[in-house]
Amino acid sequence: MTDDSGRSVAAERPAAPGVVPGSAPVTVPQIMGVLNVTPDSFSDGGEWSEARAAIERGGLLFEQGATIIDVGGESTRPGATRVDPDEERRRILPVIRELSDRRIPVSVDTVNARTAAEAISAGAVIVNDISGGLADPAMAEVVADAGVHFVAMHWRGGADVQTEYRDVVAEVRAELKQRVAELAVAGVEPDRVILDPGIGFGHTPEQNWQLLRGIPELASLGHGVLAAVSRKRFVGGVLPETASVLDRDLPTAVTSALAAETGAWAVRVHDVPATRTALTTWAAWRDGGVIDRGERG
Ligand code: PMM
Repeated sequence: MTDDSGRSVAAERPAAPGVVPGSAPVTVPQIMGVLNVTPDSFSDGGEWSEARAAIERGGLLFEQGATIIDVGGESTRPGATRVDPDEERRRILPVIRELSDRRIPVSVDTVNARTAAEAISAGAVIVNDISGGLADPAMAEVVADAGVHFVAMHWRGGADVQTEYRDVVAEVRAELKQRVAELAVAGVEPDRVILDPGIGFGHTPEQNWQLLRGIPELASLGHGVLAAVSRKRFVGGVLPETASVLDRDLPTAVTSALAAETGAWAVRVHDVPATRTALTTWAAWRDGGVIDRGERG
């Protein structure tokens, strides 16, 4: 889509489907499809580092049933080197603009406020921040001004920071509650905040599983909860030692169904068809054979 001067502009912003928890009958969790536009992404080998390929991949994830495409330009995996924010924006903005033009709901996976602001101008409807707004003090204001939804992930300072917990679920819950309160002071509507326990970020494998089992306690704060386990190392713990990263898609899909059962609002995954099938199977189980494919409304 172009404006009068031929410049590409974002299409009328697509609403993220059922993005406000409780605002619409969300019967099956949202599927956030991962689109890492990074040459060093551990899970896609950088295959999608070029904008064209990334756009194609994002369109495919949407066709496969993702309801939100999560576009990131910086790998957040443990040990990854930081990307220059200009380079991050160069990678992701054309992709976000084009997917949004196609009326595909996009979230931007960034900790950088300026990147978030430009992504919103390009059409992103959700900011997904693995630091919950702590890495960049300007983030809350950007989100508040734009009135977009905000995924606040629990964060104690990065993927490499392993901290002590006595009761991981209770502590993560309390810290997320505190984060929502701080964001509210900065003008971010609590209704627009989605919580994420930060699976794989500074937690032991046991703590990751405990956090997943603790989704109901996190959801009791009154926000949607995002479960992001896809292809993470601890998921590989249920597989034989010889298993590959891609083999983690099966336990990821099983986890998606379990996350649905425990009340997750969304799951963030690389392999959308597997998780979609898992969620449809869960819904058939729940509804006694009535098939709910989680069609977009
Ligand atoms: N994990 C990664 C990237 N972005 N966003 C949220 N909200 N939660 C996560 O756990 C999360 C994230 C790292 O994994 P990737 O390489 O699969 O993107």
